[in-house]
Amino acid sequence: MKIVAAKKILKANDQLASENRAEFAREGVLCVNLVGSPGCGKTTLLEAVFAQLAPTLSPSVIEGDIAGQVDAERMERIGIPVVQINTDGMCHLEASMIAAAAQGIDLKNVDMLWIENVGNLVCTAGYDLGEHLRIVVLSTAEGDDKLIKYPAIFQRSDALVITKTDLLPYLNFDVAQARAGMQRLAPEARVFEVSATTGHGVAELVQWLVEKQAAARD
Ligand SMILES: Nc1nc2c(ncn2[C@@H]2O[C@H](COP(=O)(O)OP(=O)(O)O)[C@@H](O)[C@H]2O)c(=O)[nH]1
Ligand SMILES: [Mg+2]
Repeated sequence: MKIVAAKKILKANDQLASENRAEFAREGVLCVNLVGSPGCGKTTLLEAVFAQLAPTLSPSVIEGDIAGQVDAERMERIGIPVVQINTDGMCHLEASMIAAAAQGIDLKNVDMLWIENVGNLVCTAGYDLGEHLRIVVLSTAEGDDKLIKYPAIFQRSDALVITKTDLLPYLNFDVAQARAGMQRLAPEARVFEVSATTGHGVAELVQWLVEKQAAARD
């Protein structure tokens, strides 16, 4: 019987991820891996961020979904170059998929490459894709206890974006509790409070991203 060790597969993924990261860096592209549960607001956040990005910065997107292309169509509608990956049942993206998708992107004319990962707080945590930044999105509707229940994804992120803050008056989400949880799990990470629908807090996130992009170019 042949037994394949998961550790070996992950090692191969890490190797490919490093190659992706090096390639993106060579091209001066900041790569961002956007993770969060289904419906937390990842695509709406992308739309809000792109609306506020200076026209001098060119973003491109890789959309990861189990099936369908609705998010890629949303990106096309706002004029963002996009490649859709369908994982056909797999709950996360892997570095090899990103390497393949990146071949369909003109990296020389891109400043920020966004990866919208498959909606999932568990599987996505274990796979480095070659990103420079990992941003985890948590919507107020999901509850502030998700940091306690799914620590790995928060631990391995460079920023937490608390979305749907416009809904706070109707929910019992405790922002201070979520901030304290992130401080415990990832003390270096930034925390942003955003409503993608009203635009509240988006400018602060965009400013941080622009700074990170400038650093990637140096
Ligand atoms: N009230 C409110 N709704 C939001 C916000 N962001 C996203 N939504 C809604 O949440 C739902 C899922 O959003 P979507 O961006 O598709 O989530 P994704 O699956 O994480 O990409 C949609 O109905 C959005 O309109 C927000 O900031 N406030
Ligand atoms: Mg989406």
